[in-house]
Formats: sequence, C-alpha cells, structure tokens
Amino acid sequence: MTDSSAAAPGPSAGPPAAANLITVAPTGAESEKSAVPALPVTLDEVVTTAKECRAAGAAVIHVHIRDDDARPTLDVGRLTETVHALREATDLIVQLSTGGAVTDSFERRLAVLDAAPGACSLTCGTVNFGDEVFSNPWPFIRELYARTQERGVVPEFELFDLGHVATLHRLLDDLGAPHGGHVHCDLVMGVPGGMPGSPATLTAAVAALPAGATWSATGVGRTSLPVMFAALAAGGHLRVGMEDTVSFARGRAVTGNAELVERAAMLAGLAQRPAMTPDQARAMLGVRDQH
Ligand code: KMH
Ligand code: ZN
Repeated sequence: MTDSSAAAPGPSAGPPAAANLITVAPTGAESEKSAVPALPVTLDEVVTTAKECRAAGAAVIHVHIRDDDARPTLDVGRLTETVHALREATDLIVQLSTGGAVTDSFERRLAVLDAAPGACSLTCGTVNFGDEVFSNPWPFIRELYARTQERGVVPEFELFDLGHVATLHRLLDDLGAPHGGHVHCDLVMGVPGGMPGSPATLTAAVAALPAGATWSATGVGRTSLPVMFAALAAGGHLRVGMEDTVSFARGRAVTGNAELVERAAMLAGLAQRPAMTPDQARAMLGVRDQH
C-alpha cells in the first residue's frame, strides 16, 4: 500500500468558505423608544448605529424610520433624507422597509419606492402578528413587485410562513426575475402567528425556496440564537438587530445594535463564514446603487 498522504486532500481542503451577509435591522416599527431607550429613532441615531454596525460587520441596513415623536412613519421626504444620509455616512446597502407598521396603508407602503432606495423588503403574504395582522394580499404583493422591477429596486423577499414561499414561487412565475436577476429571501421566524423559530422549520423552508436563491434568517425574540446557529449550519446568511430582539441574553437588554452585529460576525467567523463587505453583498444581490 502506498503512502498517498502527501497528495490526498487534508481536512482543510475543499472550496473556499462562503462569506456571510449580515443585515442589521436596527429599529423596526414595534418597539417604543420610551420602553427601549437604546433604540435608534432619530436620523442622527440611525446614522450613528449604521456606522457602528458597518464597522462590526454589517453589509445591509434594513430601515424603518420614526417621526419627531418617535412613532413609525413612511413619510417619503424623511425616507429620502434617510437614504441620502446613510449613503453619505456609510457604504452599506440601504434597504427600505415596505412593510412599515401594521397600521400603514397599502398606498403609503407602495410610495416607499419614491425614496429611490437601492433595495427594499417585500413580504410574500399575510401573517398574524401578535394581536395584530400584517396584511399582504396577493394584488398588493404583485403591484409592489412590479413597481420594484420598473424602478430598478432589488427586493428582499420576507417570508414569515411556509405559505409565503409558495407565494414567492407564484410571483416569480407570474412576473419573472427581480431587478438585478437574483432572488434573495429573509426567513423571519418566531413571530407570534408566523412560522416557529426552530431548526426543523428552517430546514423545511429552505428546502422549498426557488433554485439558486440565497437566504438570510432572523429569529425574533428568544429564537434569535437558535435561528442564527441553524442558519449558519445550513449555509444561510444572517439578519440581526433591535427590530427583532431587544434582549441580548436572559435578563440583559441590548445596549445597541452593534453588539448584535458583533456577535453575529463572531459566530459566522467561527463557522468559517467571515462577514462580507457591502460591495461583496452588492455583487451577490445584484444591487447597483451608488454609495
Ligand atoms: N413591521 C412589520 C409589521 C418589513 O419591514 O418589510 C413588518 C416588517 C416587515 O417589519
Ligand atoms: Zn422590517
């Protein structure tokens, strides 16, 4: 028997590790500033957290904004100002939420695209949302998607439930590929009323995604860590931030978004999936905005 150890691939051989896309969702529409003082709500606070999160490893920022009273708003002037300020201060991909708050009208949610973001979220179905309903009927989804194609905005398909994956297939069959040509999804797990934040559910959802799609996952609240570990193990990307969790650990409040991004980047690094830069994310997602 010959010794083939010199030529045989060792344990470190194989394709290079795929980099990990980290999206930060710093604010959301649900938490109140009075209850969560570390929540970034003013433009200055959002820009500061964006810079800190970029330094910690984020490549995309998922943006909800607030008004002067820290209430959620979809005011197009404020959204436009926020897009410009974030582009000025960072090279992050700016992804505006078209989900808004559960109280926002379809008309205002469609008008988010008037702020000319490079990317936006696009939820693929209605879901119970705690005591509320996050409403996304088919005609609205279709209209929003068609407008992203017309305006050259890259959508991220938000999937809160397995049925949303079926709607994503229907959308792609009906209207074709998104602007940029690449399908990227975000599994939003653990919302009360949506799919649970468990590894088994994540595996089922990923198996149902369109061929060639990339995906991130985020676990709301206490499902944050299990979903993060499951996503890394399954080759997915990560979304973290105070939109989805305001507890860093049991009994310990999040002090700022950057510590959530730092933890995600550290875990991704341990998984041999170093955080990708915004320009690497642009190449993967097909975003061709100017920053
Ligand atoms: N705030 C939720 C009702 C999105 O940003 O696109 C919807 C949401 C989804 O956060
Ligand atoms: Zn959101």
